[in-house]
Amino acid sequence: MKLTAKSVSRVALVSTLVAATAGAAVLVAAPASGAASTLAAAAQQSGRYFGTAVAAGRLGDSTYTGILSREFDMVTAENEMKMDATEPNQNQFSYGNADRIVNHARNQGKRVRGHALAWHSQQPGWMQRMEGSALRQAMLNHVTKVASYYRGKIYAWDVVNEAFEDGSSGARRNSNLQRTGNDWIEAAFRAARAADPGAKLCYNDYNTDNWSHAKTQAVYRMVQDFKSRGVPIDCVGFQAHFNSGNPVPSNYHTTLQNFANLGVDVQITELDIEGSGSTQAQQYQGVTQACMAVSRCTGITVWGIRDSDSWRSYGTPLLFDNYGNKKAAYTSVLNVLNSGTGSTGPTTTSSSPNPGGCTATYSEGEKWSDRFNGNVTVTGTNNWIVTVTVSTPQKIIATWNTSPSWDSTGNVMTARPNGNGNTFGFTVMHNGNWTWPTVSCRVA
Ligand code: G2I
Repeated sequence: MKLTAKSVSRVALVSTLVAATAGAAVLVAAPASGAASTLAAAAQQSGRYFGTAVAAGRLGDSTYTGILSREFDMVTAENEMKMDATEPNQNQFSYGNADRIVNHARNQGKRVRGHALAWHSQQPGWMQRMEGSALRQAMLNHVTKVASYYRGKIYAWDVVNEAFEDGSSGARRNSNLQRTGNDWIEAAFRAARAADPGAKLCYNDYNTDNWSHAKTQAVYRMVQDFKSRGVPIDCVGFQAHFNSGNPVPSNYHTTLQNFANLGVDVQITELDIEGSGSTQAQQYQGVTQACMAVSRCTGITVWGIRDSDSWRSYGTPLLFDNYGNKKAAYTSVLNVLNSGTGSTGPTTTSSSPNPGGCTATYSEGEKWSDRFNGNVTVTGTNNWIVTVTVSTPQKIIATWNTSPSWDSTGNVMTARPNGNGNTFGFTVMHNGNWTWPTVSCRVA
């Protein structure tokens, strides 16, 4: 994976400041403040939110509401704001269950993601039977009425959900809404903006996590087109429903960063990962790290609280077990949120004076289930010595564009230039520890 301009410039800014006052800079990934003990508090340290889907029918369950109050600061109605729930009969709106969730959240100072205004699925029967201009008008009326009703109360709306086909076609999904004309999506976004100008407007989809997939590319081109023509879109939601057949891709960070570079926020909107134990925990860790490494990744929402609350409870895909106990996946997410490796950037520590000085900037590369790549860029001199320190039980198993030597523990690598410029890289077997290596630079 290439170095991303954003992550490099972010870290470089911090390190340059240090380089100006001390000869050499040491970068360490450390929390900006003391470690927080809940998901929401930990996410807030980097200006992000941590949310969950909520079902109105569970608001009477005190274990459920206890975890909800404690851990989350963003709420999505799992089903209650869908078209079939809010407009069961044409032009007769029904907000009882949706309001229960919105009020529960807002009374506790939590924000709300609205889900979803226009979708081929979960349409009320009357709408399923419509086509053509009558359907287009009914859809726009729905968007306008629901977004107006909740005007001022919604942080972000999933305006359009799941409008692209799976597989290699890159085409729009064939649906009654699509058959009203290819411009139905932008029409929905314009109607939503008019109805609630304060809400962020998102396009939301699944199977858009892998940068090389046709569906991801197709959504990217739509967002690029919308931005170029001034169609009001503010964010892209990545549902992130993973399992062994659809694992967290190693290029997830690339996907999120590339969308963010279009000038939209990105959000992980329905996260769940089937599995258990450390395997599941590592995948949750990778997703959280990918979001934390993209400054416009503004938050993560998991699709339910306990495994038993999940739409696919058989896969035990969530952060709390059936009894409400924290799972290993919970701890791995909390630790990444607390690590501060995100938009606030790594914090810095000083180092020995060294006239001229240099800075070393770490940037994460590709990730696999058992290992990850790291890249280091050096500025300030061509005559550098960079120290890379990994944490036990990590092991560096390969390097490129540098001549390495090692200390007796094998945890500390001393890297010198090998004539190929000021960028080098290495592969770390993580052995269950995904902590970023620390890098420091001195002039030889
Ligand atoms: O399918 C997972 C998610 C994919 N992205 C969009 C999300 O909106 C979707 O959520 C799921 C809910 O988690 C399920 O709870 O969407 C399903 C379909 O809307 C929801 O399932 C529905 C069942 O189809 C209904 O039979 C049931 O009455 O849940 C309802 C309430 O339990």
